[in-house]
Amino acid sequence: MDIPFPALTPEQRLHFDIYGYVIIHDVFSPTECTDLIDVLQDLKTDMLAGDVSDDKVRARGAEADAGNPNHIFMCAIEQAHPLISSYVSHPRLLGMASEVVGGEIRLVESNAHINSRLPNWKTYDPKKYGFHTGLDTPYGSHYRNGFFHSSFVKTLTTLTDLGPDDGGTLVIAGSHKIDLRNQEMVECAYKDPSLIHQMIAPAGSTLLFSEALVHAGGHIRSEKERVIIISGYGPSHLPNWSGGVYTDEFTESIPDNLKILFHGRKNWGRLAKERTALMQETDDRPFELGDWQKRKSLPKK
Ligand SMILES: O=C(O)CCC(=O)C(=O)O
Repeated sequence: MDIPFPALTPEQRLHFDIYGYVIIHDVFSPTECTDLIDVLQDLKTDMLAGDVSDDKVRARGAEADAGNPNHIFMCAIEQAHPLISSYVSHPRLLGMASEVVGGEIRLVESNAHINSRLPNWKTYDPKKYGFHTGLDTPYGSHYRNGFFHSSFVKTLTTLTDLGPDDGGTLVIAGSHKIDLRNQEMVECAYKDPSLIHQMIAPAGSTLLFSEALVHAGGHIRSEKERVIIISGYGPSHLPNWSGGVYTDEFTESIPDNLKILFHGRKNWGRLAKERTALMQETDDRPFELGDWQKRKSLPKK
């Protein structure tokens, strides 16, 4: 598929390497955000009505299972609606993810959170964030040409505006490079909150981060509902964490140029493609959410 390379500006790339994350504004237009919100709200309604089949939301999160209506987590949603398939195959997201993975990528995860202030937020220990990682720093990272690469990265897009009280994702900045127990870093961050950075950004912004970075959802203290959509990517030979089980109908509808994205590659080759210089010119072509079945292919050589 035709994806931008390098997709990050030099400043964005440096930010990612130093802190383990970078926030890119205006990846999605206001209309695209509203359209995605409508799709996710419908999915939430179906899920709460117990009316959602496994091919729409294959796994449900702990929050939803615990019956907490203030936090709905939906997982493995890439085949639930064509707009979600468009999100996970968005050329700019793939370009950013592939750049920091350092080569050909596939989808390993997709999910969405719709959450609002917890009923017990006043008594909730403000330090009790669910900090975690999805990758072990020394195992899942490598350096090439001086750049940090990660074999599990996420593009998390907020579809609603996030102010400081709106529960934006928290990260322990720079922890993606630190080979220590998470618990120790979390303890230090609680003592020195300047180590914690938060996603505060307008709707349509994307947080690109390495899963080796210690991170957590923030706490919502405002009246606003937060809606986010996330895709996780890894090298094309890694599996899809949720099993990657697709209906025959969905499998047949995957265009040839997206087969690797959804099914991966069944050999060890990772088709490395790594940035060679910080000041390399950015491929900043605009891309729309668009129709996932009409993605452009690279011209044949
Ligand atoms: O809710 C959030 O902002 C955090 C999401 C998260 O932890 C993840 O996708 O791994």
